[in-house]
Amino acid sequence: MSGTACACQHRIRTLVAMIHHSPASRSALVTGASSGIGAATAHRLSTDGWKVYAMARRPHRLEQLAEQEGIIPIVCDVTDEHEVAEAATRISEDGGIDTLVNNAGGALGTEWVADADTGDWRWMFEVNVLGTLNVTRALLPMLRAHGEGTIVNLTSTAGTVSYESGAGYNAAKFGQHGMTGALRLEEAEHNVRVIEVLPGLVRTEEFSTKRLRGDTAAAEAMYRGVENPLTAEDVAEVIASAVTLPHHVNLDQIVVRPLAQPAQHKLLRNG
Ligand code: 8X3
Repeated sequence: MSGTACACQHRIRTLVAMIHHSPASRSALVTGASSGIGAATAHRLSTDGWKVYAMARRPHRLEQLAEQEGIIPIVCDVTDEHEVAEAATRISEDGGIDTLVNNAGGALGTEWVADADTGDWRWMFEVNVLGTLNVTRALLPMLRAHGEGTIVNLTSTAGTVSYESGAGYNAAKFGQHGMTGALRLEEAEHNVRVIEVLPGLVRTEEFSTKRLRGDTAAAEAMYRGVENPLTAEDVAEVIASAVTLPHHVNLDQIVVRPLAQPAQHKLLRNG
């Protein structure tokens, strides 16, 4: 082949790669998208030009989000295998995705093991671990078929370090952290990269209030005196950066904390 033909082929390949990676040709499913990190991530990716399927249980919250162009609402409970299968079919028929952001999750209760409520633990295991399993399993064929799939699992720093009052949430997040590691090993040969994002203290509208069973004053106290706790938008920015790196670059694990929390057990408060 002549040098000119070779250079021409190289330019075509570069062009194809540029089109493949341009935000306009990227599409993601974000779970737990009705508030907090999920909503911020859906918003951020859509603003960057991605097509975004925003999945959550609450239709009215999704409708607000879907007022933004490029966001397609999908009402679905990640703990319901059948609903997830239906959603996957719908997404597949609509063109599919290259990126899955498993964000749905949460904490419920702060009781020590001695007083733990089995129902709370079951809910946390279902939404954090089985929800991630259900969605990942249903979407994997699409991500593999794409050729350059990406999965982002939102776990937590609570998934690697235990603390008093955190046992149920620790157990669920350690579980999700464990499955994320196995998934990365399994999917590398299918060219699906698996990124784990482990946030520390993030101040969101609902996380602590839900954990503290609606006690907004106690939830507020979690952040009292903490200068600049992370926001949902901060974490969304981290996710957006990770998923737009060239596909062969895999940020296996990203621990993201506010500067005021240099470790799980060290939180700086003013006053
Ligand atoms: C939440 C982080 O520090 O409350 O995922 O466990 S922490």
